[in-house]
Amino acid sequence: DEGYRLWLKYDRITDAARMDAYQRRIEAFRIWGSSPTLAVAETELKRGLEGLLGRAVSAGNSTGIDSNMVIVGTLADLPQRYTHQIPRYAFSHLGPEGYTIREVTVGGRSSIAIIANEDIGILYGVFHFLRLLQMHVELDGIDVSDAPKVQWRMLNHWDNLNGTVERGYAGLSIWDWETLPQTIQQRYVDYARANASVGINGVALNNVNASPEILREEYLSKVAALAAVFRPYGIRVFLSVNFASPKVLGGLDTADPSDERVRAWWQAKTEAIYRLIPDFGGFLVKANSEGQPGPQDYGRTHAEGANMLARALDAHGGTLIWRAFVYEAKGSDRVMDAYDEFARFDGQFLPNVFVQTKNGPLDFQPREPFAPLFGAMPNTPQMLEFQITQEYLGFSTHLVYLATLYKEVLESDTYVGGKGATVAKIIDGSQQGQRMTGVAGVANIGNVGNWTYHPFGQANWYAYGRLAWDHALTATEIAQEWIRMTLTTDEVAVNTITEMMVSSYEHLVNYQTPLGLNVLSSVGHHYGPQPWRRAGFHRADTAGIGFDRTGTGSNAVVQYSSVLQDSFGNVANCPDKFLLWFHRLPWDYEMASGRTLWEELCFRYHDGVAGVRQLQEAWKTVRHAVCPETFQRVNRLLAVQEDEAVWWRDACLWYFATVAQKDVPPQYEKPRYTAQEIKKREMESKDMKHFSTSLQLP
Ligand code: BDP
Repeated sequence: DEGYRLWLKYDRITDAARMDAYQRRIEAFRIWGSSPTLAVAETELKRGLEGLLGRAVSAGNSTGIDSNMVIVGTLADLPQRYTHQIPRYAFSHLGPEGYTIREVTVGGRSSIAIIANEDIGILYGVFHFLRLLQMHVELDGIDVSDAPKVQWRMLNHWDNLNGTVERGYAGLSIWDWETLPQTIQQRYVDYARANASVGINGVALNNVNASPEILREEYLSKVAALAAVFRPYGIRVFLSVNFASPKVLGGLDTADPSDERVRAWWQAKTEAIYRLIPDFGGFLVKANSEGQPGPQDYGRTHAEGANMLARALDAHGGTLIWRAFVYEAKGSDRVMDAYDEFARFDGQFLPNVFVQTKNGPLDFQPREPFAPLFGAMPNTPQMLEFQITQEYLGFSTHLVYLATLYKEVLESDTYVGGKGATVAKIIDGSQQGQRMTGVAGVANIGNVGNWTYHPFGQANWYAYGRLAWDHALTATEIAQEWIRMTLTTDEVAVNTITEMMVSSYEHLVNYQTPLGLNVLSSVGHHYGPQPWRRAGFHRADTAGIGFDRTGTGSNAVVQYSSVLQDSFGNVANCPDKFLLWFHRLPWDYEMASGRTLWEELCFRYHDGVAGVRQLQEAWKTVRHAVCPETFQRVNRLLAVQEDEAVWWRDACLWYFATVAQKDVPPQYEKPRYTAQEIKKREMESKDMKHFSTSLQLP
């Protein structure tokens, strides 16, 4: 099993008691109504039931006996006899995408009904129902209702038109632009199924460092073909666009948003897109950031640039997503730039504009405090952007379960307008009343057989989707769902693997960037350690280490609410995990643990390595419970991870020891790598740049 089927395996249930109970409960199913979405729901339900129950399950019921059926349909399509007992208000809460799964009794005979307001709710309900079966949940008395907390749940691909993937570590792009639109690969369909199964409803197909080419007619017909595949699955297509497109493609001498010809060009282009793709989602734009063109090239603001595109889209019901990831490389404090640039435009964007903000103020580091822009734009819908691809978290080689990171961000209290104003509540609109809401994740998938290269990378795709749908889920429960659906239902193994996953994030932070450190990674490709070239981020010298973001330093801390200024900005109150993010401290600074700062760093780096060894030990114990190929692959990847954790530890401690003129305390194991070897490896890892194309599955 190479892992292609993801968490939608639907293998025959092996637990005899469970199987017996399910087989008795589910004799047939019937779907009322018809539409492309209901058709894929039916196919999925049949496939899932037949796989799990290990026998044919008939669709429809000619006998008319309502017993031990799965009844599926919208409130409008289903016969009254199934729905009249359910109060109508139960449905108003479900919105267009929600559903209810419950036992219904007709004439004393019991069945299970999946009911929604709209067809797409049915599809989501079917996936939920199949998930329950995959997890062996008891069906008697079932009564589940669910609806997404956030309106747009997006996957952003950083895929280039030449097939490479920026920061992609799972092979090449899954979009085969060459053979589109003629060839529709099965993979596109399975991609849509996987996304729909976790509720993802929007995808941006191409890199934010966007080639203008994507807007050529030739490409738009390819995009339209993909949109047609995704449509039944409730997924709308977005495109990343290059702000200079009117110049490059339109032959204009400017892309100035206030120029009539530029506006007209975008309008016409947008119309052409909607002619091909009537439900086109909209544009995603990276402007005036890392060399990309933008409105500032013409002395216009981000708001002016965004609104020009938003107007063109609005005529067709489209949405504009404008990224806040901007920074000036002028040597000041880069983490302040997005806030400084964008907070002042609050209220100036048209209603169909999202400002898309990365989870932290810097750049997808292993750990950052939440971006202070969350909460600071009460009149602007903000789309939170996570990275699923592990650019700074071990690529696709390290086992790092990202739900822990996502939850930490979502649960961070901004204290804007009082206690309890978490990032999640800003994003879902419940705190500040935004009506348009959204979350985006930078995809970690490619064209390798198992989609993500590391088998546990699939869990990050899954967990991202589940949290985008419902940010109140816990990292633990999502891990358990994924494990049961993907790896094993053996209770002991499920618990062991859950513990592995939930602890994994902290291990990586410890062996790479503990105590609020960040960007210690290699310049360029961001893989191995290179702290000697990252002094601008860690500021280590003989006196101490850390970035002073308090009043004596950059004062970035003032971008947070006053409660957080007191905690982040005050060394005595600052959580250890953000200590060196906000403070510059002497090496002998005494930590709450009783260790000095230097000793604490040594402790953390070794602890991170120890954590990976625990993962290795734990994985060995589940050998009997998971498929042999997956077992071996993870086993080998964990060995690489252990070695690279040691590499990170040895490199960082060697470098900091040299700068601090300190020794690693004698109780710790000796380094595996000498300074010379570390430098040599740094040179070799230059090849990592081509990681995504040189992959050999171990
Ligand atoms: C950085 C990546 C770069 C992206 C950029 C972005 O290194 O490849 O283009 O983010 O988000 O983290 O635009």
